[in-house]
Amino acid sequence: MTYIAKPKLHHPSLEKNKLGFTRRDYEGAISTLCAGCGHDSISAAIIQACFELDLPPHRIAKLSGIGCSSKTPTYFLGNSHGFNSVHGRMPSVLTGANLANRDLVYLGVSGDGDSASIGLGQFAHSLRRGVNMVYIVENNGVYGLTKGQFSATADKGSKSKKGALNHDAPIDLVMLALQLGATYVARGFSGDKVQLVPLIKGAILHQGAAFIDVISPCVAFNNHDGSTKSYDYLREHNEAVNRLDVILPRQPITADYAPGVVEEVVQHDGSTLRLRKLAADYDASDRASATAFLHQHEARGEVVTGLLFADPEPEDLHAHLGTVDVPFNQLGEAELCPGASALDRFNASLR
Ligand SMILES: Cc1ncc(C[n+]2csc(CCOP(=O)(O)OP(=O)(O)O)c2C)c(N)n1
Ligand code: SF4
Ligand SMILES: [Mg+2]
Repeated sequence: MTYIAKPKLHHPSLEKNKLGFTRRDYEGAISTLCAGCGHDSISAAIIQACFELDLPPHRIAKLSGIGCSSKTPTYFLGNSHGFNSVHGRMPSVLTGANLANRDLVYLGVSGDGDSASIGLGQFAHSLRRGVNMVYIVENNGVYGLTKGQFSATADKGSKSKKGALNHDAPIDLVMLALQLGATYVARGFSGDKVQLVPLIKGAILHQGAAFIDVISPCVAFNNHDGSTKSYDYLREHNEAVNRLDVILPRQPITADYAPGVVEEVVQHDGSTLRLRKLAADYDASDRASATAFLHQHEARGEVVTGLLFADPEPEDLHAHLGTVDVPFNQLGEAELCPGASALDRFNASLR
């Protein structure tokens, strides 16, 4: 109920992070989604990840499109910047915001309809251009908000709640993200928060285009027998290839593992992505073999989850364009409007 406000008072013994914030400081309004909707668990995982990373809420910008999934930014990070854009248009709005102010953490939240149907072009170009962001698709295989039509990620042969068969081939957003050049690619399940929170933390620390496909069952329209996006199907077919621990710079690495069991990716900011291997033959540093592995396992009906690919040396759009380091809102008039002679020199350089 949106009209019920959460009480502002905190219990004094609530756990605080390094900034002195509690988890409550990272929450938003009370959710109006259906009870049991996977999307609410993803909101909880985002809150947990931002709390654990000690992120100042005012340094985060959350952007979304249209759909039940795209409504969720109202339910987390109530003290952060937010922009609810048009259906399928979140990536271009996020790209523009990021180019104007590179100092914020950009969190794009979308749905399978928002990103794989109407917004497919925007999804593709934001990843291939290397926009520094965390792009989360809350993937339930249906248009939840408009009452249960098959989306472009619904598996061929899966059944709608009313028994209709989907005849179209599915779009696998993870496979596309790998092909398009995203530098951090993961898949999670809303029912596995222990796996999902570190995947989100790793994506936030990654300084490039990070994409997470989170299978997020829709309890109202796609949680029945015959659906491949239901809680039961996921619990039976979830094939986690690794478990991620995110170790911040200067944080000691405590646990020891036998050689070959752990893969470590040291990122630009000094943080370490420590991958405990569950599938011995999975290599998260190689796009081609990751893609082949996904094809083989998906043909068997398995849903492969975990950190699927990470490039320790990502390059983002600002590097490609050679933009200035300073956000536009901190530039003075002289830098923003350098005068007619600077414009003449620039025009001459293009002739
Ligand atoms: C331009 C435009 N076309 C169509 C719609 C209708 N519409 C609203 S949400 C939606 C699909 C949402 O599906 P998804 O992104 O998967 O989100 P979910 O509700 O499943 O979380 C559609 C088709 C719209 N709002 N705007
Ligand atoms: S209709 Fe589906 S996606 Fe929308 S809130 Fe309900 S369960 Fe979630
Ligand atoms: Mg959907």
